[in-house]
Amino acid sequence: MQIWNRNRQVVYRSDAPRGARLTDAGGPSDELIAALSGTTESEVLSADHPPTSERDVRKLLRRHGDLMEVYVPIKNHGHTVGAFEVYLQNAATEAAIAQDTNRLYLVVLLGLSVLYAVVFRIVAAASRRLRDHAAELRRHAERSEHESLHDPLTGLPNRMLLRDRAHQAIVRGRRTGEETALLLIDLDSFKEINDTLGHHSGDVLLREVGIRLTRVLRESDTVARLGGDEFGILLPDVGGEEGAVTVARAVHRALQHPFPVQGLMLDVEGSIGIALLPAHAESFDELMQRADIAMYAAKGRRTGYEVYVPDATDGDRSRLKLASELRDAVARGEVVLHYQPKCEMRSGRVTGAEALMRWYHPTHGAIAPDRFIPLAERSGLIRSLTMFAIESAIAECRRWIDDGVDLAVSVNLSTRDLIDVQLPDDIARLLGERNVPANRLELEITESVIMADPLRARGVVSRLRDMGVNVAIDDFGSGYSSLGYLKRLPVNELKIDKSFVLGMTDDEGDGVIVQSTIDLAHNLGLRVVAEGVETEEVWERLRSMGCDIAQGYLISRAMAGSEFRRWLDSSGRSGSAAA
Ligand code: G
Ligand code: G
Ligand code: MN
Repeated sequence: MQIWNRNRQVVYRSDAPRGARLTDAGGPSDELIAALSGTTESEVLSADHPPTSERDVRKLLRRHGDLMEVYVPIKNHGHTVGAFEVYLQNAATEAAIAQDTNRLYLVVLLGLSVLYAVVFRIVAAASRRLRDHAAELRRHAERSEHESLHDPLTGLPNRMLLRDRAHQAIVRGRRTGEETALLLIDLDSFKEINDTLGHHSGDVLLREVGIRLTRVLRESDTVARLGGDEFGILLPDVGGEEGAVTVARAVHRALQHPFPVQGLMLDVEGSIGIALLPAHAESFDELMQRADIAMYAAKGRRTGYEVYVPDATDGDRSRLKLASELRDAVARGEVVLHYQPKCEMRSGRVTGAEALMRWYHPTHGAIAPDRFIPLAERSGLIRSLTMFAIESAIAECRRWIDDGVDLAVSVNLSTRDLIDVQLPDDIARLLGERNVPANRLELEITESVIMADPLRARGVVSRLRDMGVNVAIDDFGSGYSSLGYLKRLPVNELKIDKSFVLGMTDDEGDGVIVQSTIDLAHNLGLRVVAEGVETEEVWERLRSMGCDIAQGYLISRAMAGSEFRRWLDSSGRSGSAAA
């Protein structure tokens, strides 16, 4: 940088009169006025088009090219006292400016780079956090979806997921014609294990069962836990009944090996019901219901597995119509209980009555229980029908108590009832509501009902007995219960099947059976009831054989509640009157 003050240096004094330029003619320039008031001013003078007429300046411009004219204020103690006018070679100034500009660019570039790096890191961190949060949300959603579709204990799909998969199979099957099977598995001795070894052992066992079932099956099959000790297996594209049976056999075999639970080897067999789509059902619910029926058949026959057999009468319109009418019959008051007296043989006193169901259909008239009870069992109505019977019987018993009539009431149970572990609690509640002592209620269960699931039946019967409810084995001799098992079943009463009683005076064999049954019952400490007592002759034989109680047409048919009460009063059999 060169200062041209040697060639031309003009000094102004700030207190000099305005415009009193010492060397120049003409008024002061704007730049000069600005410099005198304290600010540095500059101006570029072009050599090509000199803006000034001063000779010195023009000479300088010729020699050095473009010039920068700068006015610099001269300050003394903060006051501007004058100004320099300086000429700088513009090329040098431009070079210096260019260098400064480049340096500035560099600084700005570096600054921007640093800023970019910092901002980038902040943004990256923020977006990472956002991504993590989104992933967490997704995981959470997946987890709760998994939870809603799976059983927490075994981790297997639950009923909802099974239903969904079955639905998919149904839709697919309509297009491809493929057959799907549903296997319903109920463990035979789970309840006993759960009750005796505790819930923890039960849990371990259920998990093990789940693992074993999964191992036997293909990946495309679905094993679901439906609750309690019930499992469902959906076999898509199973290859018909033959394929389903092959799988059922494999499943049954897999469950036959004992399960190690807390140092014990437990035998847990399962009963498997098989139903097929589209052969047996059109919907999932129907499929479940059919498999359920097959499963109870497998339990009853103790065959391990059974395929659903369509009822020959299923196609019978009137039968189906009846089933749907039964659904509303109770609510419409068409179903009522009749009471048949049970008579103590020694005293002739009536000690109880058996409640027998009657359905008065508005167009078909009276329908026998033999016709509609199996219908209720097949359509899933039996539970509500049984609860209706128990509730009505308890209500009737309450009326007897209120009137000072000292009688027990008996109600019949069917297969499904005894497998329902909820039953004892429901009965306890109904007794409590009416304030009827438990020993006023007796439940009649047939051998076949007991043998369908002996362990569970024993569990339910034991709980009923613990509550004080009496239990009788109905139709004894018609089934095939094992005496060994019977010995351990905590019942109070044995009812000899009426087929033996009806013919006992004509058929020597029947007489022997009746006598043996009475002796057997007494040896087991049970009370004996003879059903189907129609004649005086049979009554006398039974009495001499030591039978405790008689029931039959000789005494009376079953009667409606009010009629039964009138009969009781007029016969003088309640209390201590003799036969
Ligand atoms: O009387 P009777 O025809 O009513 O009985 C025919 C059959 O129906 C008998 O085996 C009897 O046990 C059964 N039965 C009658 N009432 C009921 C009932 O309320 N529930 C069940 N499960 N069976 C009943
Ligand atoms: O299976 P359960 O014992 O519950 O059946 C009782 C059935 O026996 C009812 O159908 C009832 O009407 C019928 N019953 C009751 N007493 C007699 C009788 O003396 N003779 C005949 N044949 N049936 C009877
Ligand atoms: Mn009965």
